Amino acid sequence: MIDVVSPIISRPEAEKSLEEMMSLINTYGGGKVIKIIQRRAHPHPGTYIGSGKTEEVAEMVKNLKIDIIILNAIADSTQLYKLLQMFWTYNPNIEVWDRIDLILHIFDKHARTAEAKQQISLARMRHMGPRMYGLSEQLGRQAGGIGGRGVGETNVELMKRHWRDEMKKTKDKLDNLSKTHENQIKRRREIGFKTVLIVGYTNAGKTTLFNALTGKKKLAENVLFATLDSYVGKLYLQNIRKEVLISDTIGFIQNLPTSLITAFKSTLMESIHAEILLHVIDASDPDMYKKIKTVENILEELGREPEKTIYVFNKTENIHEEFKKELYKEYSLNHPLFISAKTGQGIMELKNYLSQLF
Ligand SMILES: Nc1nc2c(ncn2[C@@H]2O[C@H](COP(=O)(O)OP(=O)(O)OP(=O)(O)O)[C@@H](O)[C@H]2O)c(=O)[nH]1
Ligand SMILES: [Mg+2]
Repeated sequence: MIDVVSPIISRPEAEKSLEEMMSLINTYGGGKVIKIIQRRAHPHPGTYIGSGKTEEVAEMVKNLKIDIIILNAIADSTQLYKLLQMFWTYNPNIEVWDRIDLILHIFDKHARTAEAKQQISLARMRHMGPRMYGLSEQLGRQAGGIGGRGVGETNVELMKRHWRDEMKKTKDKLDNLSKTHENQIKRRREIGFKTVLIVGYTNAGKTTLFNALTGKKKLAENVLFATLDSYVGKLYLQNIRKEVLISDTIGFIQNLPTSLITAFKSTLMESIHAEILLHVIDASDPDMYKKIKTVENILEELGREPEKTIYVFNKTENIHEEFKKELYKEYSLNHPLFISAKTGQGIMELKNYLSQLF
């Protein structure tokens, strides 16, 4: 795994970014990881990492039998393609990924519903497409060099057409699924169901809270992106004798590329329509403030109005009373609540508050 960091970034900050990348790699399935940090003011325009570093890494690919190289960055497809080309000689099966590739591979492993699966393959095609073009164009040029120009060119055209057809097919399937999904939401609305939606940074405890509120037993795990599909459950609010719908969603993450947000828009669409949003925050996380900001930015990008968003500070059995008071003051506009989804502390208050709102 290679991280290119600016020389002005402090060491602790660089390490944090590396740590999140390590959690992502662990979520994907771990394996032996070699970490390489390069300090550079700007990524190399051709190969993202500098040429000296590229040679160093090529040596490693040769000597250490490396399977995958992951850049902790969002690189453009020509950069990824050039790197791939350089390492090929030493390992013809080598893969070069950037952050989007890694997240897509994780999504692929975790997706359960047909809709999520289609969304992921579409996002993947969009991201991989240009690289495939690069590859086929090169094959084309090589063929041209040997003699006939026809063969290569035809291959490029064929490949592009195939790619376009596949994208179209996937998009059509997805449109159908999204329509069904939208109709479901509409029907629930017509029946008069109100919806509460749980959002938040990945690993904040959203699924644990969902389970605590609905009595369901969805998988909660100490990994990033344990949940990829929205799950809907029912929550009975005793005080007002009313049932509301509550859904659990995919976690957000820093640098979630816009293309992936768009890919998940329909799954996340409910977040735009839901009456109330519960923004779950891991209050025991030293990076909490940055993560709150990240989630807010993504919600804004999705077009969600900030009113009616309740901040639910979770894992509070691990924080001091003083800190709670501070948070209460700081976030008074966001109706802060303090819970522990794990021990059940504060869940009653949360239900009471929801009853009031409905
Ligand atoms: N200490 C403590 N741990 C908690 C609490 N709530 C959840 N956790 C733990 O935090 C980890 C993540 O919980 P999840 O419920 O899977 O988190 P999530 O937000 O659904 O995560 P993703 O679906 O991956 O985005 C698990 O190991 C939970 O056991 C809590 O109140 N206190
Ligand atoms: Mg979850």
